[in-house]
Amino acid sequence: MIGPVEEMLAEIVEATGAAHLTLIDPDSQSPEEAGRMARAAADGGTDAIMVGGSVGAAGHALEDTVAAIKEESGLAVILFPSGVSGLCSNADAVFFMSLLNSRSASYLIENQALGAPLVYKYRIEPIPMAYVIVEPGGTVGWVGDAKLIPRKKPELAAAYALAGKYFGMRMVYLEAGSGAEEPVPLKMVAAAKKILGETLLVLGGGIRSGNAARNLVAAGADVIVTGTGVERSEDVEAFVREITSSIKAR
Ligand code: 1GP
Repeated sequence: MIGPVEEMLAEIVEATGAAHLTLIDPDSQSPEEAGRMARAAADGGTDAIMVGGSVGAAGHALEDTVAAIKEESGLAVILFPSGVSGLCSNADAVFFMSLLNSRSASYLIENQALGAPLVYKYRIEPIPMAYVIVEPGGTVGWVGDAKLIPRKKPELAAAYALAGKYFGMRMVYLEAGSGAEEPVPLKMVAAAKKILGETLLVLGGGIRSGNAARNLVAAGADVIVTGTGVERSEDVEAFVREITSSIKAR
C-alpha cells in the first residue's frame, strides 16, 4: 500500500515535473546545524529531507538530527539507511532499499530482513526502492560491495532498473556515489527511464549545479538528490533554490 510520503512525492513529480530531496548525513554536523540546514533547504524549495550516511549515522546522533530537522523545517524526513542501525522511530518514512548490484547478501536482503520488524514496530512508512550503484560509486559502493555499473554501459543500468520494477519496487535510485566528480551519465538516465515508464527514477551523486540537475531531469530523472552541494554551500537556501528552480517546470 502506498503511504503518505510516497504519495506526496509522486504528486509533486506529477504537478511540477520533478522533486528535490536534500540529503543530510548525521555524522557531518551537530543536530542543531542539521536543523538550520534543513530550514534553509525548505526555504529554497526542497520537498523533503533524506537522513543517512555510510558510516556513523546511527544512535542518538541520528535521532536527534531527525528531531531537529522536523522541528526546524516542518518537512517529512525519509531515512536513507546503510544498515539496520540507520533506522530510528521519529522519522516519517524509510527508503526500503535493496542494493541490487551488491555482491553481498547483507546489502541485498539480510539488513532488510533484520530491519523490517523495526520499521513495523516504529510505524515508519517503507518506500520500496531498487538501489543501483554506478561508477565511481564512492564510499557507498565500497561499503555495499557493489559490482559497479560501468559508465559506458547504460543497458546494464536499465536492466537492473527493470529488474527492480519487476520485483514491485516503485522507485529506482541510480547512485554515482556521494561526492562523485560527475553525476550518472545522461544516456544511462534516458535508457533507465525509457524502460521504467511510470516507476519513479531517483538520481544522486555529484549533482552540484542547477544545470546538471536540469539535464538529468530532461533525460528522465523524476527526483534529484543533493548532499555534498548542500553541505559545502555557504548559502544553503540559494544553492537549493538554484536546483529547484532549474528542475521544476511549474
Ligand atoms: C549520496 O546520491 C547522494 O547517496 C548524494 O550525493 O553528496 O554527491 O550530492 P552528493
